[in-house]
Amino acid sequence: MDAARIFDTLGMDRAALDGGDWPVSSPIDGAVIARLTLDDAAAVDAKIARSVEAFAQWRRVPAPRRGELVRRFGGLLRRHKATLGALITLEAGKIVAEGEGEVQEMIDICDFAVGLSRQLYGRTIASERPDHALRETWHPLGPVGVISAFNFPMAVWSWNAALAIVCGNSLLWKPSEKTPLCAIACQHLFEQAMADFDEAPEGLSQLLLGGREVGMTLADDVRVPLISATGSCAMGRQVGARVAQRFGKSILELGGNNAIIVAPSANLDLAVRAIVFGAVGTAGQRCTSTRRIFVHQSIYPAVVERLQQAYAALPIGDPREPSTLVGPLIDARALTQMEDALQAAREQGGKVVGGERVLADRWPGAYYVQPALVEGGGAIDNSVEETFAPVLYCFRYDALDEAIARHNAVPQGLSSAIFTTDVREAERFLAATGSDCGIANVNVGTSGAEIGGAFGGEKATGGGRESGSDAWRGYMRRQTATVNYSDELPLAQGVRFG
Ligand code: UN1
Repeated sequence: MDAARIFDTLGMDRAALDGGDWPVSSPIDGAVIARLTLDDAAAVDAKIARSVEAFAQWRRVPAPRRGELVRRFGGLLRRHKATLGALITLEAGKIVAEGEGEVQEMIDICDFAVGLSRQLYGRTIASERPDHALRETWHPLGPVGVISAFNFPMAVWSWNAALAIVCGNSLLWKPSEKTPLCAIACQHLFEQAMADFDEAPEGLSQLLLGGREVGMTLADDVRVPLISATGSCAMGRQVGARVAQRFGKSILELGGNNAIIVAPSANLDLAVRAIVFGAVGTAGQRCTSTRRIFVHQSIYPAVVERLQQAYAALPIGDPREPSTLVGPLIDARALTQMEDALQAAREQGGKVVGGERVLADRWPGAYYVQPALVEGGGAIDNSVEETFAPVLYCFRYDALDEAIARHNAVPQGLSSAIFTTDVREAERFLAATGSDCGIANVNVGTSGAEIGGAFGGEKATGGGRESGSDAWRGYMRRQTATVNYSDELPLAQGVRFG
C-alpha cells in the first residue's frame, strides 16, 4: 500500500501528503512519499500555549472518564491494525510482522491504561500525631512533551500518551523527522477518538513537526513539566541537561548495548533463535537489539557455527514480502555507521562475517545489508558504542563472574539475558551482583519486552521507565497531605514552640 492509499483507508486527507518542502522518503526504495510543512517557532509556541489550556480542562475530568477516551482510541487501533502496520513498514522499513507487532503494543498499552485509570492509587500513612491523617495523592502534572525515534515510530509515543492521558495530562509530540507520517496517522486517530467525546478539550494532543530545534524548544520550555525522550545517548545528554536546568522532569530512554550470555547448560535451539531475532530483527535498529554475546568456551564453536548458518539463510529484502525477515536500514547514514564499526573491528584484528551492502542494484537509494558477526581481535574496544545496525560481537568466556563483569562493562544498561538451565546461574545473573540492566531475562532474548513491565534502563540508557508496572507515577505529581481534625496543634517530632 502506498501512502495515499493508507491515508484514504484511515479516512485522512491525502492532500496532506503534499505541499510542503520537507521530503519524507521510504527506506524500502528511497522514493519520496510525502512533502510536508514543518512547524516554525511561532507555531510551536502557540501549540504549547494551547496545550496548557487543554491541560487546565482535562485535569478536571475524572480519571475513569479519561480512561474511556483511551479505550476508544484503542478500539480505533484495533480496527486499523493492518493499515497502521503497513504505514510503519512503508516509513520505517519494518517487516510486516514487526509493524503489526508494534501496533499490538499500542493496543496493549491502551488496555493497560484503561484499567489503570481506575487504579491511580495513593497511600494512607500512619501519622505520628493524634487525630491527624497523612496521605499521598497523585495529581495530573501538565503538558507532557514526547520526543520519539524512527525505530518505533508509533509505539513509543503510545506508551507515553496512554499513561499521560489517563493521568490527566495534555500531550505534545515531536516525532522523528524520519517518520512523521506515522505520527500524523496516530494524531488523526486520536482526534477521531476525541471527536464525539465532549470532555476532551481541543489541543489535548498535538503534533510538533520539525527537527532537532523543535525538540530543544520543548526541552527548554518551563510550561512543559515533563519531557519523555527516546533516542541516542547523545540526544538524551542534551535534552536531560536542558530539562534539568529549568527543574523539569525527564524520562530518558536512550541507547542500549544489550548482551546475551549463553551458559554450557543452555538449550541451544532457544538461544540461537533468540540471538538471531535480537540481533537482526528490525535490522538491528531496536534499542533492545542484541549487540553482544558471551558464549561459554565449551560451546562457543558450535554456537557461532549455528549463527553463521542462520545468518547465511536470512531472507533480506522488501519488508512488505511476507517471507522477508530483514528489511532495510533507515538511511545512508546508518549504513556508514555500520561500515565504520566493522572497519574499526577489522583494524583491531576482528574477523567479520557479513556486513556487505546488498540489493544496491535494485534499489540504489535504499540501504539493505547482510547482518554481520564479529569475532575476536580487539572487538571489545569498539563494542562499547551502540551501532544502530545488525552487528553482533561474539565473545567467549570461561567463568560466569567474568562474563557478567564483561557484560556490565559498557556505558549503557538497558536489556540483558542469560540462556541457562542451571537455576544457580540464572539467579546469579538476576542478583544484585548480576546484570546491571533495567531488563534482565532468563531464556528470553533482549528485545521484544511486554508492555506490562516497566521499560527502561540504567547508566547511559538514562534511568527512565515507561510503559507498565508503576511507570505511571512518572507522569503525575505526588502530593503529601496532612489533615488535622483535632482542636489542638501538635507539632511533629514533639517540638514545643511557645
Ligand atoms: C525501542 O527500540 O525503542 O522490547 C523500544 C522491545 C520493544 C520496544 C523497543 N517492545 O524490543
